[in-house]
Amino acid sequence: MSFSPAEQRAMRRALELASTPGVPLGPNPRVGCVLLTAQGTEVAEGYHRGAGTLHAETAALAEAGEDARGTTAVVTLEPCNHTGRTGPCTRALIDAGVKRVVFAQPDPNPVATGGEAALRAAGIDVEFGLMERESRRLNRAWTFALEHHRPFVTWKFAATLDGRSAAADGTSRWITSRAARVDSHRLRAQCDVMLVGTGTVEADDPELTVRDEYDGLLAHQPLRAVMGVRALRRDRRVFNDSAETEQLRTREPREALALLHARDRHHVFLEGGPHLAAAFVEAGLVDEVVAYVAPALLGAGSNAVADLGISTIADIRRLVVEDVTTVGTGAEADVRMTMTFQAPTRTPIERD
Ligand code: AOF
Ligand code: ZN
Repeated sequence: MSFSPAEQRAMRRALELASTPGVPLGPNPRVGCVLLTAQGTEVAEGYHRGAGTLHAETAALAEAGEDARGTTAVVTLEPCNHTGRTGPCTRALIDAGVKRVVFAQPDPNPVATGGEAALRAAGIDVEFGLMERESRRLNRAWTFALEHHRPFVTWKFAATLDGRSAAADGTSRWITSRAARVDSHRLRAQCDVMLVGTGTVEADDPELTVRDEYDGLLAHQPLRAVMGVRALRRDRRVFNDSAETEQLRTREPREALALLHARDRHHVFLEGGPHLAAAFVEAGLVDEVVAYVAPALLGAGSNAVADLGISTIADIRRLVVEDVTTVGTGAEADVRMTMTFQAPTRTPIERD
């Protein structure tokens, strides 16, 4: 692998373009592309703006026009080789006379893959792996979903220092500060599904929308998914018209994720109660945990997670700390801990 300094700079720029804020999160990945002359000067750039719009490569080629001939295309993802919502980028790059393609991450999408071979077969010089880790991180949930055939699951909860999510009488508003709640809405916005159980909808009547710090609804809302078989009253707030809602008629975490995967959803934000959390943890279907821990004690009340069937210390479920951050200041401060489960919990759902 050898990449020129200009290619490295271009890849950094392509990643920046791919991360452009405001791009609607849909079923598609975030992708950026920069076209360079043989001397390493930038000719054009492009990025993907959401499902159904131009891919990053074709957006850059459109901007370059005839100047694309003889250039190097630096792309964050392997160019696609399929006709989907748009035509194959491999064909567009070949037809435009691009000489070399440098990409970060091989495409895990079985439908679109094959770009590298197709470009090579057309006599184009191809290299990849430059800043692959950054590209994978940018499309973390998308990549995970394609590689594991199910959505990535983030379990979020708020608790006291002694792990209580509600007091003995069932009251739970508010354990954490406003700052933590605003922060959790920021994380909600990065997901495409908010998942709770029917019990939570009946008991707490949450709205499950994503709001900004002024309590305004964001334009793009994740799907509100409610899992469970019991019939729900239509006057529950999840049925208001602020976002789409779907009941997943199953109690099985694996089945619920399979249904969401079939709908092209990649990132589930699990916000249900302790029983739903326990079911996902026991099934090995939690990939990331975001815990907002308030500097407060309750001493009694329900735990953030229900019984996991663990009766001896040898069976303890350990996690790996990825990040610890204080959210808010002074009396408003809580601690946000982000953790992942160790590898064995990453159970794929086999395709049939
Ligand atoms: C994108 N944007 O810039 C690139 C993509 O939905 P389609 O049919 O347009 O194709 C989506 C697939 O194309 C996507 O899953 C990925 O594998 C590949 N490349 N997709 O949305 C892009 N370069
Ligand atoms: Zn493409």
